[in-house]
Amino acid sequence: MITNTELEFKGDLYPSKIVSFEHDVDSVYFHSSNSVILKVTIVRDSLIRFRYTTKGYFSNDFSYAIDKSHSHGYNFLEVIEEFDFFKIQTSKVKCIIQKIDMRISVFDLKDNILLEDELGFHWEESYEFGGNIVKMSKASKDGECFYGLGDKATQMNLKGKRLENFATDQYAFQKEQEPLYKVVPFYIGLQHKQAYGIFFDNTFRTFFDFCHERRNVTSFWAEGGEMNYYFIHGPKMEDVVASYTDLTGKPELPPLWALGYHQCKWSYFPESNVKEVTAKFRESKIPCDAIYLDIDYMDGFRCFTWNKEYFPDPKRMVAELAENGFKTVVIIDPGIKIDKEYSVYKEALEKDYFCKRADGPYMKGKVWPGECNFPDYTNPEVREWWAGLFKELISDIGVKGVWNDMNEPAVMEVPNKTFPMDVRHDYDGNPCSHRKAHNVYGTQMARATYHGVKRFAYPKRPFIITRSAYAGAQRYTSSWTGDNVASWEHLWIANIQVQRMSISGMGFTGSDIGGFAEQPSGELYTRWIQLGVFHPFCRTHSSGDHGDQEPWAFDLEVIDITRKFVNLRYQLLPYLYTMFWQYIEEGIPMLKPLVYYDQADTQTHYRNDEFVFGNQILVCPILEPNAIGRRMYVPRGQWYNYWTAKLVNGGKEMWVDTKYDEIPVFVKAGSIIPKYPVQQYVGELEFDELILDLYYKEGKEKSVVYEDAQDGYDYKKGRYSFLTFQITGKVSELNIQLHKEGKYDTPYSKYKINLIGLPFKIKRIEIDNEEVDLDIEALERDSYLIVDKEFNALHITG
Ligand code: MIG
Repeated sequence: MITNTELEFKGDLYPSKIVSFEHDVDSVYFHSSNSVILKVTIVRDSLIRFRYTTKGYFSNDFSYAIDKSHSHGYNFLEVIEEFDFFKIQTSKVKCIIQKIDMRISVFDLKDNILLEDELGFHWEESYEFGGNIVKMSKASKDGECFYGLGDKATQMNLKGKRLENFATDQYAFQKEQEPLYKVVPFYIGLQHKQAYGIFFDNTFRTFFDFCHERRNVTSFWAEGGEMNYYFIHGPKMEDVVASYTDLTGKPELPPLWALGYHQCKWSYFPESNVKEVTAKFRESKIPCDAIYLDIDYMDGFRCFTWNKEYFPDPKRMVAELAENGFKTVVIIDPGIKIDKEYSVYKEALEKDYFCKRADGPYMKGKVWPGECNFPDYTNPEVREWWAGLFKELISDIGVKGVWNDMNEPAVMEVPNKTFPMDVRHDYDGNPCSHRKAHNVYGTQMARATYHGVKRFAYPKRPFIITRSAYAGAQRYTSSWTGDNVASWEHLWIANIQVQRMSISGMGFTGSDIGGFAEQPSGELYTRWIQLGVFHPFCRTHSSGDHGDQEPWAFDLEVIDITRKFVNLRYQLLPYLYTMFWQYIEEGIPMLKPLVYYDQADTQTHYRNDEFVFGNQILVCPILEPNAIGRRMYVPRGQWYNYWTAKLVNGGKEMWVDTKYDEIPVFVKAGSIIPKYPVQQYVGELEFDELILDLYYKEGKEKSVVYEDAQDGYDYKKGRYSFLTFQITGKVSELNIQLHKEGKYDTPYSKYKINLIGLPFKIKRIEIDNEEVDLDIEALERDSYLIVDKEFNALHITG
C-alpha cells in the first residue's frame, strides 16, 4: 500500500536495539537486532550522510545527483561508545546515536541542538512493489522555518506545508499546486537564526511535511528506495547552499549571449515569420540574442528533422540570423515517432534503445508526433547515441542551443500523464522500474543533450534548457518554470519560484515572461519584463493561442518600458556574468531571497517578494495592477534608490513610490556596479571603457567584476580578468583600491567612474599617488571620472 497522507501507519516498523558497530575510515556502521544497518559517513566536517537498510546489507550505492568531483575529507573524526549512546564528532558537529532505538540528534560544538529525530527512521513494507516506504521524522520547534525544494509554487517559507516530488507536466498550474515539473529534495531549516540543510537523495516519489500534519514534526518519506539523506551544517544559509551546490555540482559558464534576452513563441514559422520577428527587434531597438523554434519546425514533430516547406534551407536561415546577432535555439522532445521510414526511430529500434514494459514490449505513448517510443536515457549507451544525433543540427546547421521539453516524461491522453510505472530502465546498470527512474528521466535526457551540443559546439560553449529536472541537473542545463499563466498571481509565483530554484542549486532559471497560457494585458507584460530582466534566464514565451507576445503586440508605452528594462539588463551584463562566476566557483546563488541575505534579521523569515540580484542590487517587483508604488522590506544597511539616487536606511518596511516605467530597485551603498553600453546583442559593439557606477558610502565595501572572452574555454586556462575594488569612504575622502587577477586582457582601455552620492565637492584627485589635473567645472557638471584601466589606487579628496 502506498500512503501519501498517513505519516504514521499502524504497519510501521522501527529499528530495534543497536547490537554492534564498526568504524571503517570515514564511515561508521550500526547494526540493530532486527537487521537494520545505519551507515553514517563523514563526507566533510560539516556534511554527514545517513543511509539505512532494513535487509541486513546495502544495495549498490549509486546516485545521479551527486557530483563525483564534490569535495570530501575532514579534519577531525572521533567515535566514542558510551553506556547508552554512540557519539561521532567532527571539527564542526557532534552526532549522538541512541543504542535503544537508533534515533539521532546532531549538535554543534557549543551543544546547541541542530537536528533531532522524532520517531526517526521507520518504514512500511510494500508487498505489492517489494521494498519499503521509507520514512523519517524530525522534531521541530516553534519558530523553525523551512526553505528550498526547487520549483514549488507556494510561499518562500515552507512552514506548515506538505509538498510532493513527482516530475509532472502541469499545464497552467496554480498557486499551491503539487507536484510540479522539477524534483529537488533539498531543504534548508532555520532555527534560532542558525541554518542547516537536508538533502534526501531518493528518486522515488517523495513527500515533505513541514509541521503540516503535526505542529512540531517535520518529516519526509519516499515510496521506495533507501532512507538516504545528507545533513549539512551551516550555521549560515550561505554555507548550507554552497555545500549542497558543491555536493550536487555546478555548471560551466554559459556563453555570455545566453544571459541576454531571448524571444520564444509556440511557434515561429515559417522562415519568413522568424525573419519578421528578428528584424522587428532590430528595428525597435530592443536588444535580443536568441530566437526559438518550437515543435513546428520539425517534419511531423520528428526530432532532428525539418519541415522543408516552412524551412527550406535551415543552414542558410540560421546563418542569416547569426549575421544579425541572433542565436537559434530549437526544441527537442523525448518522444520518437513510431515510423519505419524515420531514421532515428529505425536506429533506436535496431539498437534496442527504447524503454520497455515489464513484460517485454516497447513502451508506447502518445505525444505530439502521435504514437511514440521513448529512449531510455538512463542507459549510458543510449545517452552516447543521443549525443551523437546533434551533429547535423549543431555542426552543420549552426544551431546554438537546445531546448528539452516534455521530459517529465509527459504522455498525452492517459490519466497519470506519464509512463506506466512498470516500465523498465537501465539506471546506469542498476535496472529498475519507472517508479525509481521517473524523476531523473528529464535530467538524463538533458545530460545526453548537453554532451552532444557541447561536443559539436566546441570550441564554443553549449546552451541547454530543460523543463524537468532532478537535483544535480544544474551541471548540464538551465531551466524554465514550465507552463505558467498570464495572471498577476503567476507573476507572484514566478518571482518566488526563481528565487527558490536559486537557493536549491539550480540558479540558471527563469519563467515564461508574460505567461505561457492566456494573454497578458500590456500592464501585466510590463510588470513581468521588469522582473524578468533580473532573473538569470530571461525569455518571453507564450502558447501563441491568444495572440502575440512580442513587445510590439502591446502599446507604445509598453514597448518603451520593455526597451528600457532590456537595455538595463544589457548594461548589467558584466554584473550578471560576475554573479554567474560566483555561482559556479563558490556555489553562491545568483538571486538571494531576503532570508538568505540576512538570516539574523527575523523580519526576513517570511518575506517573499524582495530579493537581492547578485550581491548588491535589491529588487522588488510590482505585483498588482494600477500601482503607484508599494510597501516593501528593505534589509538592514544603507541603500540607494536606483532611480532617484536617494539614500535610505534599511531594516524596516517602507513605502516606495514608483512610476509605470519603474519597479523598486536599490543599490547597496559602497557598491561599484560594472556596466557595458547598450548593445542589440552580445558582441555587437566594441567599446573602449567599462562603466563603473560607484555608490558612495562612509565605510568600506568590496565589489568584484569577472570578465573573459564571453565564450569558449580559455577562461579555464586562466584567461579571465577578475577585478576587486575596495572602497573606503570618509567624510570628505574616497579611496578606491583595485586589485587584478587573471591573464585575460580586456579590450577596453579605461574606466568611466560615475560618482553617485558623493557628499563633498572634489578638490583633489590622486591616481597611484600622483595628483591629476582637474577640470572642476566638468566634474561638477557630469560627476564622472575617466581613469586608465591600469590604475591601482584612486584617492579623491574634498
Ligand atoms: O504540450 O512545444 O512547456 O514551452 O511551447 C505542449 C510546445 C508542449 C510545452 C512547453 C512549452 C512549449 C510547448 N510544450
